[in-house]
Amino acid sequence: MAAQVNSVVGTHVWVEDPGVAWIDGEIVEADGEEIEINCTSGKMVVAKASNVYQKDPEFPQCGVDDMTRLAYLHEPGVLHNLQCRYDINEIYTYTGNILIAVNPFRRLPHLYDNHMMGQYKGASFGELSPHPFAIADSAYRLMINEGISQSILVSGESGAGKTESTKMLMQYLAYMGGRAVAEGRSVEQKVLESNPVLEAFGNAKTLRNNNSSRFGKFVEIQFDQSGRISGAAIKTYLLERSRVCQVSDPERNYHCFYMLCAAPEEDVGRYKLGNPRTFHYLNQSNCYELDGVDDSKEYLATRTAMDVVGISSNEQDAIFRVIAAILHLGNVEFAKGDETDSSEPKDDKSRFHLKTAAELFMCDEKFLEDSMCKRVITTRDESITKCLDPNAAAVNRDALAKIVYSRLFDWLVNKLNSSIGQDPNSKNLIGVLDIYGFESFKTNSFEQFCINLTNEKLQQHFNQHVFKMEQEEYTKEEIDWSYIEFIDNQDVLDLIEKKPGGIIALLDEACMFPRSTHETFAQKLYQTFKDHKRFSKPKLSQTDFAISHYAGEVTYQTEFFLDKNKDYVVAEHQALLGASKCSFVSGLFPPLPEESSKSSKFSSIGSRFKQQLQALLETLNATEPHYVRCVKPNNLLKPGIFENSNVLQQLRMWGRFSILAPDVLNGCSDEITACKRLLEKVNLKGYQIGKTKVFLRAGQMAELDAYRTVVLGRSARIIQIKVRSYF
Ligand code: AD9
Ligand code: MG
Repeated sequence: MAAQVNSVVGTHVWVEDPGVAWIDGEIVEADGEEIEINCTSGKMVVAKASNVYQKDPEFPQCGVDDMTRLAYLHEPGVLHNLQCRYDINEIYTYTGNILIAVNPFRRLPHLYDNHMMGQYKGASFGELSPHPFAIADSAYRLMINEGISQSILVSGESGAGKTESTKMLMQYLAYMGGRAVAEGRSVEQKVLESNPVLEAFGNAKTLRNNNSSRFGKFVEIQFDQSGRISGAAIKTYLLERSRVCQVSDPERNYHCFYMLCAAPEEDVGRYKLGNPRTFHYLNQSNCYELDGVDDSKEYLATRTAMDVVGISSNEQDAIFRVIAAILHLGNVEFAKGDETDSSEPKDDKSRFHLKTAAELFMCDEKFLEDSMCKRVITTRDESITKCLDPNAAAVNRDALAKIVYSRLFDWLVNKLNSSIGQDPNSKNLIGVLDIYGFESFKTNSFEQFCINLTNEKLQQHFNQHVFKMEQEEYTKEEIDWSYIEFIDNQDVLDLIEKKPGGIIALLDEACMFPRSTHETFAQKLYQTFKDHKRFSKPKLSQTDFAISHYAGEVTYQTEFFLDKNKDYVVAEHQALLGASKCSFVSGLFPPLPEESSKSSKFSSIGSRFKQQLQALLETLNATEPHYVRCVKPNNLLKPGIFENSNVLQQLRMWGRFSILAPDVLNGCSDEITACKRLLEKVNLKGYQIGKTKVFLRAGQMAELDAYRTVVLGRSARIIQIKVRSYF
């Protein structure tokens, strides 16, 4: 975005600062490109004119509730506005019809109650303070009035508030589409209570968020002809499996494990549980409790939510029995057995946990032991039983725990869907997407690769919808705005998902070829993409690769890519649990279809995820999208702290301000031309354009307003503010 400064001595401006990102001050000297600024902090700064931005002269102390009302829509202006509003607990701000939500990290009383929902019901967009309810209301009304399905896409980094925002959107949709009569377990109640159930099993404390969703979620709410909720479909994406067996300090495993350890005596006794510190799957980290959370209460709340969504008490018992079995399984350690390279449970303690796990899974104890310590290798002519050493047995044990947990999670999602029910006749849908934001850590593995692919896809969707639509509208209106530069990320998407030849395709090839390793996979990538401008090989590594994503460059470590991409169940695990005397457990492992059990055909997690994303995007493309962008104001997860640089980084990741507010009025002269064209376009005659103001004749403002409402619709918002700022 070009600098907007009027380099005149006395002008109030923003100038870049290494500490707080932007500071304000007054120009004391302007010598061509060099500008000297006396900052309000007392500092004198010399900067280039192109790095200095004009301050809004009429900026209200408490900010503006729509960014597009800023006279100067540039980075420091946007940042300053968010901060001013955050300071007075105004956490929501519009940018046109996009809602920006800054996480307050404190409960804001009354902001989300029934009274508030009543206020937003039927209020026209922009009339009341920015709020997720307003976004949900406008989606609902568009669906009813125009019969077009809607979607609301919630994005932001971990801990920014996506899940909380999603719940508010769903709360409002349930309020609007709920049935007036009290029916006990109504559809909308089930829809709402699906959230705590999924959170108990799919959320965990991480470094970045005490209640981090470890899966992506798309909830499609179906409405009948009269606008009442008639069903819902929940789709989930890529649950993080590794967490079940591996937790690093100070994170936690999935909430349900701690809840169950804190359950009433009776349940704890039945499952032979106790202190979470005694379980290997939990005690790899020193964190057991969460601030402000009582796991024993959460256990009861989860049970209640399970009741509401229609999970029977037998099923609930089975679910928690499986959770307990996983904890016991984790405590089975292995030592060297009698034969070379064989293993057996290490001691009496391990034998006790093995026995308990077998009891809880309702399977044969010896069979369970063998399924961890041995592997049957089937060749064309015979099958040989091979013993595993203690290390391999432990890896095998973890694989068992992970597959059981992920099957359990899938079962829950299916159960929720069948219990809530689907309305096959519904033509009116509102989908709400709560999916992981862009990730770039010190080490990035296959999970980050998939997550970032998701974000590339959504960014493309965003670009296409918001940006191209605006562009087309300008053309249609015959307004000759200088075209905004369009950054397309199709090249990154091709790099990752093109078939054949993309990274996922090459990874699948590597997984199918027995002698491949992550080294050979990396070499193949280097060869194939050596000239790709979005791909690079870090100098000091022989196995890492970097992708230049829309939100920045990420270096991926290939070490576990092959393993993590392979989706298979060890045949012994399948046989063991498929034969469980508990119908719930055996139901998690239905018999495999004939041919797939014979051939060891590999199934690729990456390719399946790619297809899921494709389907999601197709669904989204058939809807009218709405956007909620969540911002995390600090990494301490504490209220009242707004860290400029931190927020800025997130704003920049969204790609471009110019998409949110087309940069149509750069520089004074352009502004005047733009204004002229606008006013000509609406056939206003006899106005005068001054140096900084436009003078209208009596009644013309009303004319403009009327024109705006009737004809221009969406694009009018932009026009409106741009015009406004010159009055
Ligand atoms: V992650 O990618 O799943 O790790 P989210 O979903 O973006 O992340 P989440 O909604 O879980 O973040 O919000 C994190 C925490 O911030 C919540 O547990 C609340 O403690 C807090 N939060 C977020 N939004 C609000 C809010 N509107 N009011 C109060 C909030 N607290
Ligand atoms: Mg979340």
